[in-house]
Amino acid sequence: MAARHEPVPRRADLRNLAIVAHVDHGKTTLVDALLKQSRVFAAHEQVGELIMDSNDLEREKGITILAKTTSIRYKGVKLNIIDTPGHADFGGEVERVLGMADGCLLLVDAVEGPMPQTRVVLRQALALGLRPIIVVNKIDRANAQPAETVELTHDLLLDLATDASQLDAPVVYTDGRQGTATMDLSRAGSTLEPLLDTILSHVPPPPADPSAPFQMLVSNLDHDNYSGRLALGRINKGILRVGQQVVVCTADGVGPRQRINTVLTVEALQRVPVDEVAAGEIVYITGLADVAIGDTVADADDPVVLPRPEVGEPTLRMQFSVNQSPLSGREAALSSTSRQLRARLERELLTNVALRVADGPTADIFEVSGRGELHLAILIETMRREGYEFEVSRPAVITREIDGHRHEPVEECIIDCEAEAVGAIAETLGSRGGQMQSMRTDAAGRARLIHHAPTRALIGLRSQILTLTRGTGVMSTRLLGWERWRSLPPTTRNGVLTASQPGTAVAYGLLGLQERGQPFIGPGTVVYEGMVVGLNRRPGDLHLNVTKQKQKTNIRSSTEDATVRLVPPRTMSLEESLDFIEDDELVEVTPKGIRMRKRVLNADERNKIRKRAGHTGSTVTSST
Ligand SMILES: Nc1nc2c(ncn2[C@@H]2O[C@H](COP(=O)(O)OP(=O)(O)OP(=O)(O)O)[C@@H](O)[C@H]2O)c(=O)[nH]1
Ligand SMILES: [Mg+2]
Repeated sequence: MAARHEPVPRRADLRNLAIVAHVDHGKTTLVDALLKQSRVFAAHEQVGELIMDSNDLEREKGITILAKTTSIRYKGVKLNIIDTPGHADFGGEVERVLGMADGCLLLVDAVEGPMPQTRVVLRQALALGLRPIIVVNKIDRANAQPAETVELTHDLLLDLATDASQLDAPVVYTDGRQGTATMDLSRAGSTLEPLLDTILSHVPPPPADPSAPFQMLVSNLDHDNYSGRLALGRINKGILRVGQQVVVCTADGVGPRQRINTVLTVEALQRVPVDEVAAGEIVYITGLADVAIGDTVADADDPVVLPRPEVGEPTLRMQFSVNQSPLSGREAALSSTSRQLRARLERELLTNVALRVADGPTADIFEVSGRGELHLAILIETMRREGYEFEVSRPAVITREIDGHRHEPVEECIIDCEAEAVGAIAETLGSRGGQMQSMRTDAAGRARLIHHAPTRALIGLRSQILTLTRGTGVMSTRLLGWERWRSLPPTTRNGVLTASQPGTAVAYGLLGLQERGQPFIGPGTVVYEGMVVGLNRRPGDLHLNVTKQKQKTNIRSSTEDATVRLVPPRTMSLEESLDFIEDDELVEVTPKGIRMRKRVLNADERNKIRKRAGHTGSTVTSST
């Protein structure tokens, strides 16, 4: 970045830094510890776990989804700290905020060492000219290998640095949970001061020419009921004052003159209004019409446009459609017509920069593309909680035409698991067409398997790994690039059991179901014809009547009897359902429930369609 080398004045009273890492390496915990130590909280205030992971889904899932900015003050300097998500699916969040920082803390878990996303985010940070500080975190863990972690991280840096100054990265060892840091492992730390001192000495103060015309790149948008739309960015040049005239430079050109309403800076967890701010500082601006992420807000008399940040392309696509199930309209809190779904999805595009929405084959269907299954699943879950109902299809990879041939995304897939699960996992990946690159086991009995596989082959793998490892396996992936589409071994999911009659499932009917396979529902569940109620023990679909009561005689005793003999149903989460369904099935999502269904609900019609398509395999058979 040429601009970084020009002799521009820098603001010594400020530092802007991002925290980047692989998922779960401890970014948010460390930011929380920094906030606590900077006495942001009054002594009497109760501070919960992970203050920065503030939205409900973040807390439930224990992951960061949205990048967030906070600040602390240390030795007279204000540190603006940007916490980023580590999960690969939220990479778009990282890409758009890194441009506000001049340095980054690259956190690496001392047990896991550098992981796929460590490499991805480090490459992005270095490409933007950020100076890294290596933070070896979780040094308290039993199997911590700090020396090896430093060595591997240095190798990564050597591989990815774009300029020699980035190689001279200091190493700080931390226990983020305790809030301690040390420069020297033989001496235990007692506070985070060694880390803060390293930030002061190593993260460059932001370049800031206050005499130039005002210019700011919009890195994020937010909304609050009081201020309306807020545009977040770092002031690149000049001074911003309330009442000042600016223009928004969009992808389509320079917009009309607008007046700055309010300017807010970030102070710890608050946004504080100010009258005037000089370049270098990170601010929120309210009152701007028609502003989008990537736009430049500039001096109305002398607008100079900044380059738009690049955000990676989506890899997975899914159809969102108006709920057509027989239960449609019963469970939604918000009207969910095609128009309403479109409006909601378009609103999402304003802030969810890695998402794409296109029209589907009919007016009721939208093609929604994202960075991965979790990226799309979080959107679905968020909309469901807001009160919408809709149906979604099985995720499909996005292909590209390169030199006249169809190409598809290919990923590196790393699985960490207990040694005894290695055989089953290697077999699963092999059967999906993955190619093993390496496999090793450490002294503690943990194994690491690395495969290369098309994204297509990895859909649904995460939940399978969790089952195979009883929840202890961890899977991470990294996009390697695009390769020629190749044929993969066929998937081997069994057929499904579908309801043949609408009504309410009863114990007797479910007993019939469990003789045929695994139930997904319990007694009392409202079902409709064509709804998926279980997994067949064999290939081929089977429809059966789960509402069927025992013959009239002696009802009471037989019902009680049946209830006792019922096996507990396997409840399928949203992500499991998305992984499970085939192309001829849909997931129905409402605020109250998640159901799987056949696209064509009537079994006879399904059979006709299969015959017309020339399928010779098993047809839907009835079992009543
Ligand atoms: N033993 C130990 N555990 C830690 C430390 N720091 C964080 N953890 C734990 O690691 C887990 C993940 O921590 P987070 O701070 O949520 O990780 P993150 O990097 O923000 O995760 P994402 O934002 O989802 O990428 C939590 O269970 C923390 O309690 C540490 O220094 N030592
Ligand atoms: Mg986090």
